[in-house]
Amino acid sequence: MDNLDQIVSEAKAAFAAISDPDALEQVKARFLGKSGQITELLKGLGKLPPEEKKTAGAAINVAKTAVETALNERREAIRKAALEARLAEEALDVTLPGRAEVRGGLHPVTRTLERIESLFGSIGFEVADGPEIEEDFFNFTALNTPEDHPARSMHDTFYLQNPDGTLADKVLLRTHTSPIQARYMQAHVAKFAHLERMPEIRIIAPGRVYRVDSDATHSPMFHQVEGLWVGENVSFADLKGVIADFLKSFFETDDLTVRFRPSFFPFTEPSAEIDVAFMSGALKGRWLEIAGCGMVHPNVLKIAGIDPEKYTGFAFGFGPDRLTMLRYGVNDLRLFFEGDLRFLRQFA
Ligand code: 2NM
Repeated sequence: MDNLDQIVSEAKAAFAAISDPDALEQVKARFLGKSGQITELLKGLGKLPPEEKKTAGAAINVAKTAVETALNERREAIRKAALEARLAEEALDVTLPGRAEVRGGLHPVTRTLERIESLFGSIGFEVADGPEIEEDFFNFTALNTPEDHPARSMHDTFYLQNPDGTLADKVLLRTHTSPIQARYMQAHVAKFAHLERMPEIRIIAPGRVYRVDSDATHSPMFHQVEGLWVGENVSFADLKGVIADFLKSFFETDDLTVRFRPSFFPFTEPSAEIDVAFMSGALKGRWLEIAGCGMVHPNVLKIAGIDPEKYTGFAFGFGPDRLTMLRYGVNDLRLFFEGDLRFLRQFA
């Protein structure tokens, strides 16, 4: 039947003109659907005389198979083309060099702080912290610092301004981490007020502090780690032992001597400077000033609500920036705070 050949070639042409899978299924209906051309011919078979039915039926089925084959081939071709397009679009150039992973590292001063925290942690000191923007009361008054003390002057302390430029009411950048201890003592007293005997306070207070000062050995922002141990019968002898053990652990040598030299701080009495001398190595024989310390002044305990007749305590303050300089042999403090990776990478 010419008609059948024509339908087959018409179907092939229609399929070939389509590259969208959904559209292809629409066009399929025109030939093979419920009232498609092939389907209609099959329906018409019933009206034929019996002797023609067999040959006509066979011919229609041949045509039907040919249309189905053409349809499947087109489906496959469309699927392949889509895959090829996707592969081309998502192609990877495996010959490109890889992107190296950049490894971060800890800042040398951070490493020192973590080291100090861990060493004091091993003898029962907890890490305490507090705000860098501090009240005059906790930064100075609670630490027995007189109203006319030079540290309170605008030349030494950064005071905060209101938006209109006037001075904020006694708000400043903390000049040491001692206000952390003042706050901690106050809170500790309140927390254990129901007990007859207050549990010991054993804390270290690391953090950033700020002073109006800037040269090769002073930065307007620097770090401190202060320690505090308050309890019954805490003595200067305890202080000496704790400090000497700490320094030997920190510098990883027993080959050093520690010296306590009388000094003055408003918040301790008696007070001392702590010097250390290495007995070997590059710094051999030189006394290095390394920290300040003392027995907590009775006034400081009193302001916090602690009875100085019942409890005593010692406190000390280290400069971790300086400890870091000594440990790594760095001679300019400012290098730590300039963010120059060529310098900082050496410690990572
Ligand atoms: C130092 C030197 C001596 C100190 C005192 C206190 C407190 F809060 F307990 F009174 N905290 N830190 C202290 C004592 C700090 O730094 C050179």
